[in-house]
Amino acid sequence: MVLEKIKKPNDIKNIPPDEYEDLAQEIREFLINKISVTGGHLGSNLGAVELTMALHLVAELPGDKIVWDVGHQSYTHKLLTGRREGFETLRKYGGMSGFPKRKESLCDSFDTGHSSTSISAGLGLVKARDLNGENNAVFAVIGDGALTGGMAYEALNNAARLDTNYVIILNDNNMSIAENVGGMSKYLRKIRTAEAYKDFKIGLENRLNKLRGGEQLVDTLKRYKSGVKQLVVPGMFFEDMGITYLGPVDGHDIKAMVRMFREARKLPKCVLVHVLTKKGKGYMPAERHPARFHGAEPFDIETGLPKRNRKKANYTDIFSTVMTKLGARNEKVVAITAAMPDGTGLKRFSNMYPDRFFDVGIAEGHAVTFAAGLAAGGLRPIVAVYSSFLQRAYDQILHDVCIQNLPVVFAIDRAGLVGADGETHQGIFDISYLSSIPNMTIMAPKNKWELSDMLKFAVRFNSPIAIRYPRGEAYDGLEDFRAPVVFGRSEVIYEENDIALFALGSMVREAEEVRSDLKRRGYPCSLVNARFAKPVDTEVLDRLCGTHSLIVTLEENVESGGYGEKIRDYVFERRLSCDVLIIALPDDYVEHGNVDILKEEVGIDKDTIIKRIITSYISWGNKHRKEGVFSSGME
Ligand SMILES: Cc1ncc(C[n+]2csc(CCOP(=O)(O)OP(=O)(O)O)c2C)c(N)n1
Repeated sequence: MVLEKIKKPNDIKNIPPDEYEDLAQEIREFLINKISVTGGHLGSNLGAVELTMALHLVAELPGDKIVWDVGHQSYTHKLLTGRREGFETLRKYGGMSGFPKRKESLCDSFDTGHSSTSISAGLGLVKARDLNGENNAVFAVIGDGALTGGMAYEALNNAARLDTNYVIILNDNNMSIAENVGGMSKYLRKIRTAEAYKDFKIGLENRLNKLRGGEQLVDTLKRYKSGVKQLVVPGMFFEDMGITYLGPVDGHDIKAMVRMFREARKLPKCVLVHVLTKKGKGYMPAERHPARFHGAEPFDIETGLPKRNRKKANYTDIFSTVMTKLGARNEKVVAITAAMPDGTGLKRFSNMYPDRFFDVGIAEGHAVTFAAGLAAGGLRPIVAVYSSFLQRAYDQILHDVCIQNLPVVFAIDRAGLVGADGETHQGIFDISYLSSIPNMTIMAPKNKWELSDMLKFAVRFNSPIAIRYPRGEAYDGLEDFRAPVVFGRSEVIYEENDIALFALGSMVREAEEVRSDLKRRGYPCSLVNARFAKPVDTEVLDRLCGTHSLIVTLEENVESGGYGEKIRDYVFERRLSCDVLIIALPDDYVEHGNVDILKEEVGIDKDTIIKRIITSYISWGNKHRKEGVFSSGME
């Protein structure tokens, strides 16, 4: 095994070139074997095996810096830097992350997870290098999908001014998660096809030859390095900006890439090397179904089919179905995704109403302002987006949607803990960042029927409105509780006295179990389905504070700026005579791992919730007994 010879960074340099092919093959087999068990990003990694090997042959780590965009394609990098054992625990709690992490290795120079950041971060490392008087290389690797994100252009614009070396590697596999979109993608596609270049060159030569003295011009141009080829060569977009373009080069030809990376490293300016790769390379199911194998569930290697048979619909499925109905009922309904047609469930809508569907690329900020424009033009835009990616669009939500009070619907998927993708992907801040914005309404459904009802409510609503729902299986309990959705109103599911659980969205299910347990232990307990995180239902709060001594709020969001804080502030300001216990996530980042384990870790699992409620309830009783205001039988 060649792979076994690699135990630490730079070991690849001791591998003889005639073993490179074997090494690439072994890496592919290793990745397929491991990811088929743990799940993870397969297609992008298989495509980047040789690219990563070539980079590691050129770079001296950890001195030289490699910045991976998104970071989902960094598995070979992890292998080549001595983290083979880590794959046993890939994406598991306490195990190796699926993304680059500075705390994991000195060879990970920048943490990533969200798209289109690598050129900016790499440029920062270049400037730091220069100011510190150092001489290390900096390589930023970015995909063609990530190049649809605006930040990448802001960074290119800035990098073009450099007069020291900075190497950007464009890993072009002609795919985002789904098909890549837009003008840049079209431009890159043209470059990929050598024929287009040849045709253009011949066409230009013919045209020049027809001019008086044209033959001479063609000869002269051919003699110079920056001749005809440079005039018509692909990459002029970058060249014209002031960035040297090299390529395209075959991203599965290690020697060719090594040569080109070495050349690129020598130039005292910003250089972009255009590398052509194949997503899923070497594993037929992944080559055939790149979207499915982008982020794969554990799968059977023979068939490529997922090992787990999903029986129940998830929230994305419900959203998908309701969207097709809304599209049929109302022709003003339009849908927008930022490069996630499959992940957000908009694929069916896009097939049925292609004119009313927009994939804008990995451009969440643009997606939101674009939606604002659509709304200002009289349409009903629904932006379907993951909670953590919407973080990017805070200003667009505030400045372009909410100040003008435009009726944009935000369908926020993956709200709450998402699990294996970790810190960068947990959707635990949206209530906080959205509820600080005036004119914004935020809802969260308790079960699959309520998601449907809320979506129908939202498209009729005349202001900005967000519906947040979690990753995974849609709850199909509490079917009988289906009171109409009314603005700002919660739904009282069980009403007793003493303890009242105010649960939001995914936490209603948890709260229902908590309540059953508390009742078994003899505690009277009410359950309120909050429905609205903003505005909170103060009417129910006023009423229940008269009959309850402890209000418990439950949410899958950080405490700071969350639903519970709003309830506590209201109770405090009104001097209502009940205590408030907030069950929320701590104000911190949550790493990768199984969601059930993470819930225990952050204290929002059933057992911890019950313990905390009982402790609060008893201490509240003792406090008030001392003050002589407490009368109901507590213990
Ligand atoms: C801000 C943001 N939006 C969406 C995503 C989800 N996402 C992860 S990878 C990816 C596609 C990236 O395509 P590309 O850069 O071409 O890399 P490839 O996987 O094709 O190698 C998307 C949309 C993300 N990581 N960050």
